[in-house]
This record gives sequence, structure tokens and C-alpha cells, in this order.
Amino acid sequence: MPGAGSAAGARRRGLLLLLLLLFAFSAPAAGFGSAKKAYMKEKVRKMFYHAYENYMAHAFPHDELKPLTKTFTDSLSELGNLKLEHLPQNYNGSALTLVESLSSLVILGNYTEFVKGVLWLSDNLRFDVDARVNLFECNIRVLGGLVSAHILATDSKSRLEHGLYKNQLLDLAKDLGQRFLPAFETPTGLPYAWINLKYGVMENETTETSTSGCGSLILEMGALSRLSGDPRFEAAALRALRKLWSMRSPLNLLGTNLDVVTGEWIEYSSGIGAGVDSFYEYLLKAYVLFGSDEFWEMFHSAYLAVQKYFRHGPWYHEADMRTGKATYWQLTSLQAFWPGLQILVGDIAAANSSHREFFYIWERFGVLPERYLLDHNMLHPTEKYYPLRPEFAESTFYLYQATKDPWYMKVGETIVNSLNYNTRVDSGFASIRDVTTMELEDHQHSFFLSETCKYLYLLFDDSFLADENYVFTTEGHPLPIKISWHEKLPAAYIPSNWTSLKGGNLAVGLSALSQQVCPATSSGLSISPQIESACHVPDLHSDHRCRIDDECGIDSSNCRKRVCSMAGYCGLWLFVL
Ligand code: DMJ
Repeated sequence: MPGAGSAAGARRRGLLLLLLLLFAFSAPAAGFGSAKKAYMKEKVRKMFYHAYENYMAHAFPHDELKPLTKTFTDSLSELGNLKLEHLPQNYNGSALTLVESLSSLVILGNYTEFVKGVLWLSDNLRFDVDARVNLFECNIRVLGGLVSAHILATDSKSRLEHGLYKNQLLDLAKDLGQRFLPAFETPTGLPYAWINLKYGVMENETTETSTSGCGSLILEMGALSRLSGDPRFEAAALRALRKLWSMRSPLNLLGTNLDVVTGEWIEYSSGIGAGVDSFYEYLLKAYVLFGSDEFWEMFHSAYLAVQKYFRHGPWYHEADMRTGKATYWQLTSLQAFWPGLQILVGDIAAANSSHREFFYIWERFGVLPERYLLDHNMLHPTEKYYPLRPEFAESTFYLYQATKDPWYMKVGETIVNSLNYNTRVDSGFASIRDVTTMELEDHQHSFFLSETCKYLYLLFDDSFLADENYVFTTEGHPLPIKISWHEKLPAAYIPSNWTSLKGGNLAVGLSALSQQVCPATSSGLSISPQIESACHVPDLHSDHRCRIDDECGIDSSNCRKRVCSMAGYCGLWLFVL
């Protein structure tokens, strides 16, 4: 580089870089005071109730609200059923949106409505219905909603008056779980994608399912086994997961679709979006919830393979599991959960860079389109919709938790404003059919209440997380991390240790996210690629700011040591001064 050797030039560059660095570390601190935070929290609270109250007024006890026509849809049997085949004749809904809202009501502190919902479901919800449902969808929404609400109804907060609750939601969950079990009776142990709640697997049922369809059942079914003492649920989900993992290629990649009877792949291309997303999510979250090394080892190998074969800068394309060669260059709205997962594994720099790209697309369209063709730099011709999905809000929440950088609150504010501007109607929130015209669609999905509103609320008020550690299921339902469920709970998770950690015991400063491993791509750096980095979430001090470099750990995206800025943020020395 011309002039690179001049001492004066080097000093000037050094000064400039120092200023850049100071700016990068201190600028985000400005701009989101407590009044603004309270204002935003209130705004999200109102959003949730606008969605919830209109559901209760116009759709309950059916499944979901149609906010434009103020009617309902009994959509449980339609979820994942793109061709709308085998729809039931006599199905009148399962109060799906209420089931999905229970944990959000607790997070918002509305115990009165939570209790009302629990008691209504106890008396009225029944699964002995002739309805063919998607196992994955029914698991994450209904089973997950019930299990989580049961835990919240019975934890130490005593939200239900003594004597009112006699484990009715757990009984319902057990009943539902048992109706799932016939789906797993295949030669491979991989479950059918569809099950009739009354009659089991239907004759001539399709044997095709997706990777997420059979690989993301372990949290809910594992929790159900732990709560009920019946091991069959966890055993079935674990057997399926192990079989699925055994079908990976030598590159540690999996496809998207497979046959549950033959155990053969149908679609060899996959990415981190539709059909696969929650498989990765559940490997890591199962490790956090149950503490078995088996989950960590699967996740670790799978994560490295994703970073190696799918990642292209901040983007993730799809690739063929057999060759690792890129197939489709597409950004999808579902992929936006990935930065949140990267926060759990501690890959903060990588999470931040992908999150920024999603934000760029969000700002460009006002919401996230379902599919964007990266190679043509254009929207997918038909998948231009935005069905109120939560993934980008979810990642924003995780990034804020990890960094406490107020910039993420500003992102949250943008999301809230876009949702209110583009999707709020008189009777709820409507999906967007086409992000180029903002034409609306008459559907308020239940995940808007279980996830989108919840993550936005938690971004501005995380008091729910103050005295208990939770894993959020892929549908946003919290499951507490319990000593009794864990093979080896990290010290930081044990409540008594939390007190001493918060008191400033720097030596143990690791959270549950502490088992980060530097990716294989980091060879050549002075630190071993397999090193476990210290957690770089500065959760040791009440203001969430670091004091010394050692509290910041190592950035697992490049295995470099992070430093504590003067403003108290962990970051990377991007340049050597
Ligand atoms: C939710 O039902 C779950 O998050 C699922 O894993 C995939 N995404 C939808 C909402 O977009």
C-alpha cells in the first residue's frame, strides 16, 4: 500500500482508527432512556391485547382470528397443509390462540386472564376429535403451549389460587402426547408428519416429512416425560432425532425432506430456513435444557457444517448435503431466527452481522418478505408475503440480551412501528399478502401472540427472566432450566450461585452460553480452533457493562480476544493500532 511505511501516516491512521473504535463502542449507548423503554413496553403490551382481545371477541374458542372479516379459522388442521388435503368435517377448533397466549399472559403479568384461560381449557379442551394434524405444528403450538403453561401454573409464583389447579393442563398434554405416539411406529422410528388425533395414522398416509418435522420434538416431548414420569414421549422423540442424525452426510449436512419408512432422503438440498430451522435450534436448546453431551456434540458438528457450507458473509444460502455445493441463494424470513441461535452459542459477531442484513431488508420493505432471491437481488415472484412472523424480533431480543446495546432497542422500535403501521387493523393484526403493495390477508397467526409480541415485550421488559433461567421453545413457550432435569447443570444456573455471581464473583463469570467453540475456519490464528471461549456476555454487573477485558472472553467467530471498551461494551479490536 503506498505510504504504508511512513511513521506520520501510521500515526494518523492509528488516531483515526482509535476514534472509529471509540465511536463504535460508545455511540450505541445514547438514545434509549428508561422513559422511552417504558413507552415502548406499553406500546407492545397494547399490541398484544389488541390481538388477544379481538381473538377472544370474534374467534374464540376457534383456532385463529380472521381480523378483516372478524371471523375465525379452525386452522390447526390446516397448518403445514399447503394443499389443504383431508380437512376435517366436524372440527370446531381447539382454542389454539388461547393456548398459545397463556405463557405471554404470564410474561405480561396478567395472572387473572391466565387463570381464566387455564380453567376454561381444563373444562373444555379435548383432543378426541377426528382431525388430521401436522405433528410438528401441533407439538410446538399445542403441546408446547400446554406444558409451558402447566409449569407456569405450578411454579413458586402461585399464580393460581390453591386448590383450583389439579394438573389439568398436564393431563391434557399427556392425552395429546399419547395421541402422537402412533406416528412414531415406523420401521425407522422417524414419525409420520401427519396424525389423526382420534384414529392415529391414516391409511395411505404420506411417508414424506421434513427434517424439522421429525427433529424438533425433543423439548416438548422431553419436558412432558419429565413432568409426567412417562418416558415414552422423550424416548420416541430421542429415537427419531438419533435416527435423523445418523442420516447426515460425511459433511455433517442433512437434507430437507425424507421418507419415514425407508429412511431415504427425498430432498438433498437444505439450508437454515424452512423445513430445517428448528432442528438446529432444538439440538442446542435440548443441550441447555437437559444437559446431555450427546446434544452438544450433534449441535457442534452441525453448526460448524452450517458455517462452513452455507455461510456466505452475513448470508446463508442452501447447499447439497452430499457435495456441500451451493444450490439456492435465497434469504428467507424464517432464517432470521439464526442470529438468535448464534447468541445462545456465543457467536455474537456473526449474529450481529447477519442481523444487520436482515434489518436492512426489513427497512427496505417495511417488514421481512418471505423469500428474497440473493442471486437476482429481487423478491421471489410469489413468496412476497409476511405473515406476522417473529424470527427477526426474536433475534433482536437475543442480541439485546447478550450485548445490552441500546441499538437493538431501536431496531425493536422500528419493528413495532412497522407492525402497527402496516398490519394493525380495527380488529387485530392482519398478515401481509404482498410486501410491495402492503395488501393485507385475513389471518392473525397464533404465533403473533406466542412469539412476535412476546419477544418484543421482553426486549423492553425482561423482568420475567429475573429469577429463573428459561429456554424458549421454537414457538416462544418458556421452559425453566431445572436442576432435576439436568445431567450436569452449570454452576451459573444454580439459583444460589446466581446471587454470588451477581455480587461480582468474576472468576465464574460464565453463563449457560459458555460452551462456545471457535469454528474450524479460524485456523492460522494463535488460539486453537477448538478452544472453549469464556462467555462474553457481561452479566456480572447490574449495569450489564464490562469492567475488564477478561470479562469479555473470546469471539468464537474468529477466535480473537474481545476487549472491554471505555463505555463498558465488549467488542473486538478490529485494527491493530
Ligand atoms: C413458528 O411457528 C415457529 O417459530 C416455527 O419454528 C417456525 N416459524 C413459525 C413462525 O414463523
